[in-house]
Amino acid sequence: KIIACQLALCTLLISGSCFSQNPFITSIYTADPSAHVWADGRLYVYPSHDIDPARGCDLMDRYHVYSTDDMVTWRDEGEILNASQVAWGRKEGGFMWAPDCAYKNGTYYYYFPHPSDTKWNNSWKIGVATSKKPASDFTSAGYIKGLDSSSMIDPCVFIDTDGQAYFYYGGGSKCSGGKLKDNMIEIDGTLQKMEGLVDFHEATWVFKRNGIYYLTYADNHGRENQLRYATSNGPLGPWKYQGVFLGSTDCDTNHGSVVEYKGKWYIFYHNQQLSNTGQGNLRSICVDYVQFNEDGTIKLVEQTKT
Ligand code: FUB
Repeated sequence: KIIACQLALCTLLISGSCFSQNPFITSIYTADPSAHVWADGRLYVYPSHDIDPARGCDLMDRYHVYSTDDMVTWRDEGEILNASQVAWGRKEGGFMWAPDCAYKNGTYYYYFPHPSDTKWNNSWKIGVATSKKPASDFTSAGYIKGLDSSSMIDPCVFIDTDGQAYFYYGGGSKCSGGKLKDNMIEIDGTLQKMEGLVDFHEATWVFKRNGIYYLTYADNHGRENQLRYATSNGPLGPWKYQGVFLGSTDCDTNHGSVVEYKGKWYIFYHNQQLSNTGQGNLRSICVDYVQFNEDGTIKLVEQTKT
């Protein structure tokens, strides 16, 4: 299915700006976008899927994936996983929250937070599904063992330039990270608290630019939620807090990923402009440019709205 963003194409022709309108997916509600560029040259976005009626993230029971090769025309790659395919998941389904995806040695690993019990908030696990393709044929491969089930949301997997994979997760006030074994499903050693973050709440994302490691995350101030970041000279910190780089999106949550594609840097995030519910749990994914200062610090993002 091709989602043709005609208005964006007009913008492209008139202004020369190679960019979508925001939100750039309007066929279903989407949130928590994790963006990656894979070897086929396309940029893939792995979001969670908000479902009407908005009741507080409980109905979220499936995931779609989107891809592009020009940042204007987006392809809905279809549904890649739903709760009924996760044997260890809670029998009522739902609560499939912010995912991430990684690629190693010919396999794509899809990480998703999901509870295993009716009492959902005490039974979070980080599930893993695998496929040989980036957006289809994923099958459940279990979950990561040995994590803290009370705050086990928002997985992020970062693969360093030497090929070592790092796993991060956390919700509430603690963000933890550590190495993944080559099988990408087991933690290698122990996870450690990410030190130096100020006002951490959730939505960890790690990337590297010019030898600097960046950890971005959301704080917790209701509709004033912002994305903050810290930098380090290593993937596990200690982190130096650097401030806010994405202001409020007028939504009860904030969640983003930063990625380079075809020589430009982008921030993917969500707002609730499309649903305008006033609650922030019918969200839609957006994208804007990220700009860096000479010293590597990030300029405040200008949010494009329709
Ligand atoms: O989408 C469900 C949850 O809302 C995510 O896991 C959090 O990061 C917040 O965006």
